Amino acid sequence: MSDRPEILVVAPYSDEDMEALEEHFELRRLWLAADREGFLAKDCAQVRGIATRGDVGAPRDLIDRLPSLEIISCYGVGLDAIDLTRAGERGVAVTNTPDVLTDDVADMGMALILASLRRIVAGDTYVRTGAWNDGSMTLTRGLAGKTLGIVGYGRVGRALAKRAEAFGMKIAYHDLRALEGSPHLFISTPVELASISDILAITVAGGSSTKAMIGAEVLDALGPQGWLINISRGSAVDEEAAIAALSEGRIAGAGLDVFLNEPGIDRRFLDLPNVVLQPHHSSGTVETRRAMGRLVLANLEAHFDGRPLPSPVK
Ligand code: 8YV
Repeated sequence: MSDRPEILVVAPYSDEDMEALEEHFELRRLWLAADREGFLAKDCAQVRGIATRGDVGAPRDLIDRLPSLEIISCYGVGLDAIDLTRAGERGVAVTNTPDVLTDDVADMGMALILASLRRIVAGDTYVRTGAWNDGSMTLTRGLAGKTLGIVGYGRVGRALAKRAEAFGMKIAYHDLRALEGSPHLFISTPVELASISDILAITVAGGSSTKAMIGAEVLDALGPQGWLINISRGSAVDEEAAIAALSEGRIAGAGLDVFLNEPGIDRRFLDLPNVVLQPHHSSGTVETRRAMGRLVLANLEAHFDGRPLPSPVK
């Protein structure tokens, strides 16, 4: 019997991260359990930590099955899949991986803006299929001078603003309140922001407070010359309304990294030629994922060594 703390790993990490965790902890691998309930009841009574990911989180029923739980360490910044209320009631610490992923997520926002307006994917197909031999591709849209509306002016929203400025774009944003000292225009509602934006980028946190905040009214305010970019959570967009607006040409197009029901997304997205799709991969670079893995481990180690947590959720 090892005296190393037992950690429940909810879903797999990279081999490198699994090895690093294994060096320090006794791992229980939930995703490999054929009988989840039996495994939790029989093998997890001594589990003191959960190592999870932003997409799978730690729901109430999981927290409640672990009587010895002390800490949840999340690989990702988004906390919407973790029951923070239950964790708080149980006195369980929660950590996530902010900052280390900001640049890559903002880069993906920029990549989706470029891919959407410059029609990068369609251009690639144009060359591969030989359509080019029959004439030039239709013209695309430029970024300079366009207004980017950012819904959610947190770390990622501000990093996206910085990048878009370098492309000559004008920036406006919506958040709960104006950020003091920001050079950008604060707009008090998403509808109003959409009405002045050529591109509306969603960078809010997920969860009940932002659920379906981008609905038909916002999309109609964005209008037929407007693009929607989502690098936050699928839940922030009313997908029925988005699919209707995209298929009826009530917005010009969309660049989407996140969806409801990932990875089994609504198949109607696949038939929309004006949408660029990504597999929830904004933080998916070798560099960032490595930094996220290290931070997951650093938080667990700090907790069990009795040191301050590097990135606690306040
Ligand atoms: C990850 C994320 O893709 O940070 C988040 O909230 O959604 C992403 O960085 C995810 O946590 C990996 O599963």
